[in-house]
Formats: sequence, C-alpha cells, structure tokens
Amino acid sequence: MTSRRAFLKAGFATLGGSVHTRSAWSAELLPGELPAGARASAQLYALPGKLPLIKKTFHPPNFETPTHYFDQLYTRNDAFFVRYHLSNIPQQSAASWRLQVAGEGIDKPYALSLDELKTQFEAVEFPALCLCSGNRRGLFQPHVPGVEWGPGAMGNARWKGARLREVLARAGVGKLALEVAFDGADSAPLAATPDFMKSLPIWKAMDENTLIAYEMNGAALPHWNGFPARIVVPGWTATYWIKHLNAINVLATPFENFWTKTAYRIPKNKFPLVERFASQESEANTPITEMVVNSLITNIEPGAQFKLGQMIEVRGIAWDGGYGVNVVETSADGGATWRAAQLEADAGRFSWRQWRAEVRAERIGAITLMARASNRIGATQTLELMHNPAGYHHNVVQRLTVSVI
Ligand SMILES: Nc1nc2c(c(=O)[nH]1)N[C@H]1C(S)=C(S)[C@@H](COP(=O)(O)O)O[C@H]1N2
Ligand SMILES: [Mo]
Repeated sequence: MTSRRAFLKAGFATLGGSVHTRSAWSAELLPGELPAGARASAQLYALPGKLPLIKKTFHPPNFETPTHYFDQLYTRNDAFFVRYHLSNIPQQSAASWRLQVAGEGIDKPYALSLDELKTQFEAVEFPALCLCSGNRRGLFQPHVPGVEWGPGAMGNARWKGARLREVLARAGVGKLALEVAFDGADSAPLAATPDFMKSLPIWKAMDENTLIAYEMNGAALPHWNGFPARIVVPGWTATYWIKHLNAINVLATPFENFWTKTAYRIPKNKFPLVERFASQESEANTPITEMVVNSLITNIEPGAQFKLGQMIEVRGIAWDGGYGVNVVETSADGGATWRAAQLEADAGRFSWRQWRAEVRAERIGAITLMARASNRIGATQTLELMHNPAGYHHNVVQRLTVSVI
C-alpha cells in the first residue's frame, strides 16, 4: 500500500506544485454538509501558477476553489478550479500550436495558428460562468460515484476570443453538418481509456456566444485552464468547454465518443431545461446541457459565530443557464420565512449575479441561513435533491448553520 506521504510526494513530483498541510484550515473551508471522510482527506495544494486549492485527486488533477474566492464578481485566474479526465497534459507552445478544422460537414479543411486566431477574427469578450456538471456531487445523499466535489468546481470569468461560427464559416459549413466535435491536447496514459472529446449540436456551435477563447480576465489562459485556447459555451455546463483545443471536426452523424454518447447524461424530463441536444438523445436519457438555477452564500463559513442582536450581512452569488436570475430570497429561520435579497449590478446573462441581505441574530443558539434563487423563466432552486446516477445539477437550497452567542 502506498503511504499517504509517498502518495503526496508522487503527486508533487508529477505536477510540480506544493502541499499545504494546514488540514485544520482546509477543513474550515469545506461545506459542513460534506461527509466526514471527504472533509478529513481534503487538503490544500498549489499547482504551479495556482494558489492553494482544495485537492480532490492528483491523477488526473482535480482541484476546487475555496468558497471565499467567490465573494467577488470575477474569480481570479490563479484560484480558478481545475478539472481533467485524463492525466497526460502536455504544455502547449503558443508558437507551434495549431487548430485543425476538418470533417465531412465542411467544404475546405484548414489550420490556424494562435496569431491567426487572434488577428483574423473579430475578438469578442464577455463574462460567463464555467461550472462543472458535477459541482456539489459530494453533497449527494445517497452518494454517487465520481469526483466528490463541494461547491467550488466553478468560476466566473471574462472570456475573450473568436466566435466559433466565424472559424467554421471560413471552412464552408455544408448542409450535412449535424454536430461539431472538439478534441484537446490531453490524453490518457492507457490506450484503453477513451480520449476526452465532446460534440455540440450544430445550432449551438453556430450560436453567436460560443467562443474559441484565448484570454480569461484579461490574461492568457493559465495552462491548467486550457492554454492556449478553449471552447466557451455560455449557459451550458463546462463539460463542453474543451481545453487545449487542437481539433474541430464537423460531423454528419451523431458523435460516437464515450464522453458524449455515454457519459454526461441526465434522465429525460426531470430537469426544467429548454435547450436540447436532439441528435444525442436516447429513450432513457439526454446529454446535460444548460445549467440549472442556483446560488451560494460566499462570505460566511459554516459554524461562524455572531453576537446576539447583531446584524449579519449575508452575501452571495446566483446564476442560471442564461435566462437571468431575477429573485434571490434568504431565510434565517430554516425556511419558515423568506425575504428578498438585494441584487447587485447585472454583468450579463451568462455571468453569476452578486446579491446581499441583512438578517438580525435574534436568538442564542444555532441558526440556519438559506438562500434561494429564481430566474426569468420561472425556475427556482429545489428543496429536495433531484437524484440522478451521475450526480449532476445539484441545486438544492443551501443550509448554512451558524451560531449566535
Ligand atoms: N481538454 C479537456 N478539456 C476539458 C476537460 C478535460 O478533461 N480535458 N474537462 C471538461 C470539464 S468536465 C470541465 S468541468 C471543465 C473544467 O474547466 P477548468 O479546468 O478550466 O476549470 O473543462 C472541460 N474541458
Ligand atoms: Mo465537469
């Protein structure tokens, strides 16, 4: 059996980062609802170029962002979460990187350098939330297999890049085009593991907001977030946001890759989704697409103490799949009564929206703070978990217990 120390050293050697063994500190940063096992084994670890993040796995690297970094509109690049399926992640060079555009759905295959991508297409920039489908999977009861994420497998950033549809248009998209498949430079150490690739329906690939992004918050993409370029699909969960993008294939038939055809599926008709991926639907299930409406309290750690009679300022963020959050309500009595929170400025429909509320610490003992967001198409966060086998779309109203002394 590998000892914990040997394992940490192995992780350290491969990823070249540094371990932060202040376990008491990392435990505080985890939601109280995470099972004791997940809390005890969690630790902070800094990948090269990153601040200490909550380590989920070293191989492949999966690291989540501590909640306090979400107490601002944009998530810093060096605190942005990292999610990979495969552990061969070669460093890409800006000078030699090429993007291949090919497939039976286009007329003229071609390749682009990074310079060409930046200079030959209009650069557009807007904020969008990048959220892993499995964010909060670790809170599922009963448990489901997969990376046991807390609430930090997400981040809100300003993305700058070229519109995918312009890059496709140069290749001449024909009538046959049904889906557009994406491949990144990462691969599996074992040939038996399917390469991580995803496709989008052609209409979503041609949406004016779908980007090939090369900047994040005004800087080049960090290596761990897809340098030099990644797909950005605002409103849809991050599984489609392929990093280290190096090949685009326009397909005339449904993509057969495991990660599109089999993984990242949700039961049909269970979630209130509008945007569908029809060519990949089966009898039982459908690819996950849009994010569901959700929120998070960002300025208070579980177990925080307040004085009797004190006003408690509660701040947080709320988001959805791009319709726009229009109401956030908070409760300080475990959900018996709710009051509207104040929404901060709207940074765009794909960004999360900040909000704040004040509640009085009215009695001594434990009190449960809750936040519940709704959006412009009338969807609201659930009180009961919508169970599904892969542990996606966890948008149960958060219960954060603090104490009044
Ligand atoms: N090349 C590549 N791109 C990828 C993945 C991957 O494993 N390889 N994972 C996807 C998933 S499931 C998520 S949640 C996001 C995570 O983006 P981040 O690591 O920049 O936070 O990347 C997506 N793009
Ligand atoms: Mo993900």
